[in-house]
Amino acid sequence: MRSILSLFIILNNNGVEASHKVYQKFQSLSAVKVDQLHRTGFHFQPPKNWINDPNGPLYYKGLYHLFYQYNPKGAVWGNIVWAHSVSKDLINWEPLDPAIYPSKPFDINGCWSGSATILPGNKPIILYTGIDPDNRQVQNYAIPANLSDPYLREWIKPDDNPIVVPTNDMNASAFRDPTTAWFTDGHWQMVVGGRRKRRGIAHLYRSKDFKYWVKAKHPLHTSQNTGMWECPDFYPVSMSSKIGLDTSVNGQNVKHVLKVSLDLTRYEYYTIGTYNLDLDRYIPDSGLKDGWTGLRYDYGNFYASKTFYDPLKHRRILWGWANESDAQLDDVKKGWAGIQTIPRKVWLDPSGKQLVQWPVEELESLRGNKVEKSNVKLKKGDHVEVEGITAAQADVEVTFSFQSLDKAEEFDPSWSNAKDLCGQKGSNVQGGVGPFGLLTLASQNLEEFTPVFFRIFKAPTKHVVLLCSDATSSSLGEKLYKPSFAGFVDVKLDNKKLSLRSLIDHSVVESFGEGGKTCITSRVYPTLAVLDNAHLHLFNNGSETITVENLSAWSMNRPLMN
Ligand SMILES: *[C@@H]1O[C@H](CO)[C@@H](O)[C@H](O)[C@H]1NC(C)=O
Ligand SMILES: *[C@@H]1O[C@H](CO)[C@@H](O)[C@H](O)[C@H]1NC(C)=O
Ligand SMILES: *[C@@H]1O[C@H](CO)[C@@H](O)[C@H](O)[C@H]1NC(C)=O
Ligand SMILES: *[C@@H]1O[C@H](CO)[C@@H](O)[C@H](O)[C@H]1NC(C)=O
Ligand SMILES: *[C@H]1O[C@@H](CO)[C@H](O)[C@@H](O)[C@@H]1NC(C)=O
Repeated sequence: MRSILSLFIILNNNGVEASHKVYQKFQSLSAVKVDQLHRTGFHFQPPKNWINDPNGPLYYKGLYHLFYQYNPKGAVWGNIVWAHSVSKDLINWEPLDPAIYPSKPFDINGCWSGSATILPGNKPIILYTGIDPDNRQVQNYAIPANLSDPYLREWIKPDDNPIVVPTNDMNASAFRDPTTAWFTDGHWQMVVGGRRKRRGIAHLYRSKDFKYWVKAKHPLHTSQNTGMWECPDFYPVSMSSKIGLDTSVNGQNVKHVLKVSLDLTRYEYYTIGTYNLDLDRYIPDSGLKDGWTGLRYDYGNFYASKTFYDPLKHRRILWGWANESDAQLDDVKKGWAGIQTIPRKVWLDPSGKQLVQWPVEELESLRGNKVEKSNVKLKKGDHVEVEGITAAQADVEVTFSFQSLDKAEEFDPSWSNAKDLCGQKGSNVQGGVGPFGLLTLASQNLEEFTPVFFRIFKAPTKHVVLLCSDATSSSLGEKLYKPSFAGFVDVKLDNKKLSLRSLIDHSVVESFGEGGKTCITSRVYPTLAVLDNAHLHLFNNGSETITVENLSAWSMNRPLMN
């Protein structure tokens, strides 16, 4: 009893900084037994313990490498090292020993997030944040000990580290997460996240030899009132194709993306803009907003993401961390916390106004038993079960259509926050056109379910499409975070169709609306809708009849997972 009481005291005393909560008592409490009930089947995770940010993803000599922040000793944040896994296909993963761990003065108090760059001659190099003896955040580099080893098992941290330290005018506790470097104007350039008071900053550095770095006169970009910018990511996208570009590419047919993870909200935001070499600045396109009124990769549990260029298949791939939505005490009990979302290909939408994301094609190799449906009519209040697949571990693609938008509900212009709107108008609030979609992880009698659904509103000059992934009824369990995650979908509706894909994996539902224009990841912990007792339904709760044009759903197999 006493230990439980003191646990709550610790948990309620998180301090100001959200990012690195320290639960001293639990961070080295090794898992006695790993609870398998809610573990994912095909998402990236180690056999046990805490994970957070994906780090330094890269492709080298036939292998994809993923490093990630990992606590080797427990299921809450602490003792962080760069764990390391490799894969031939981004789906089956083989674990290796940690690549980077505290061992030298410049990282003795921590080896935090960073990125990889491939130098000419196919030489990978990692930049990461080390915590030094004064608890300053400094930037270090590490290089492979043996370039002949495609596994890159051993990394050396040379003694001329750190290579970048906070200057006196900077807050040394808010200076971290170096990006992949890009080469321009005869120099390597990279960005480190930071802040000054409430202004978020992408500090810009430049080097000829990757060792001696000079701070540029002004940052690459900053924005007032956004707080600390963690895990910045800066990369080019093609304006005319889905092909990914190496991070150093710039020019006529190229836009740039700047993504930051806001410590204040614990969500990520990006803008699309121009990297102006004359001004040495990144300038977001007009109309695009920095900060929490801006665009997001994912409107759910998705943070500290990082992209890399895959030279094998000429694509840019996005990794993101999905944290748990249960309590820390649950994590300690279950012996694990955190997953990486399925790697996604990312490219610029032809409109130029947003990015589009789609699970890497390799995921389809896990598809097993398939069921199909077509031309299913759903009247208001209907739900139809999709039988014949393992509904707790599945991949579902569906296209819905409707005859008319006349019944769409009026859109109140004050509804600027999709999440609040989804909270007000859940799947049980009947509407005009929608809510319609999937009921994932549903129990037999619908005591539990996580609906992923569209709802269409009529605004004065256009229609507004909302995509919700609502955890409100996801579990009978208590002390869980059950948010009504949602995002708007920028789509014309000329063909009166909407498509949805959901990757359902025991405690995660990762959804891609309209071909990946709006993505939402929810972490949920059903008590009844588990394993073979989970069900999948189609539903409609709007007065306009909805047609399921076609649906394909697959049971998903398990890959080799660490
Ligand atoms: C480097 O890696 C290659 C390939 O794995 C291996 O054959 C060689 O023995 C390694 N060299 C050293 C010095 O460990
Ligand atoms: C420096 O940053 C840390 C972490 O964000 C914060 O707790 C502290 O108040 C900051 N110090 C100043 C002087 O702004
Ligand atoms: C549809 O709406 C009715 C009435 O509110 C509700 O009882 C039912 O649970 C809703 N269906 C879903 C899937 O939420
Ligand atoms: C459903 O049909 C659309 C064309 O209307 C097609 O683009 C899509 O691939 C089909 N989806 C499935 C899951 O079969
Ligand atoms: C994930 O967990 C939920 C519930 O505890 C918090 O509300 C989020 O802030 C947290 N997200 C991140 C990125 O840490």
